[in-house]
Amino acid sequence: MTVCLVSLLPVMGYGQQTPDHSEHSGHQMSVDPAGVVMNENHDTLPRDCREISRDYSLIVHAGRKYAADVPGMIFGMDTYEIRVQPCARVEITFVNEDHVRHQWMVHGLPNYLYPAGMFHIEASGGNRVTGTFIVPGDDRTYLVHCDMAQHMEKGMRGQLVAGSGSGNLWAVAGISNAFYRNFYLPGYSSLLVTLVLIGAFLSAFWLVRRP
Ligand SMILES: [Cu+2]
Repeated sequence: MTVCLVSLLPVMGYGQQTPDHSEHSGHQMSVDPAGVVMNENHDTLPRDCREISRDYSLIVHAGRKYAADVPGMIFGMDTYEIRVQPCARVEITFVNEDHVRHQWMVHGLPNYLYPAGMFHIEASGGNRVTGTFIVPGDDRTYLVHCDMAQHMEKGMRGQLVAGSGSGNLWAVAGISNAFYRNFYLPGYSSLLVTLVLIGAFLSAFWLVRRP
């Protein structure tokens, strides 16, 4: 039974989500030896905002030591979830405590304001970089991650929640578990598969025992 259930996991829709990096042309970028800020925005309001609702000034630390308590992870951040009001201006100071480069990248922002829908800070090893952006006016949850190879898979994955958000993302340390279910499967699909397997087993048993 266990073997059957394990072999069915791929069919049940456990898999990986991949952020869209298909359109990285046309970014506005500022570069200094400490790192890079891409698509910074201090004062252009998103179309659904009449004014800046609130200013936030936040510090995010990144480094291997923050992954020490997260099973199976190598890289971590001290903050995996940031909550802000819709139409807020958010200043992030990203502090990289490792020797390798790390990024703090938000996806899903409006394309008319942020090329490829992203805002991105990159800090070289041992450096801190500050950047500012303005979130739109709707309640939404945005993916935050580091795009260096394997860093997201190894722990650098978080979420930015504007207002009440649009639900937690999967595999955010301390927030949600590592698997997600495809939208076309009902929430009770595991139970359904188990019942079908038990039914099949009992039918086979009955057929074999039939005189
Ligand atoms: Cu990284």
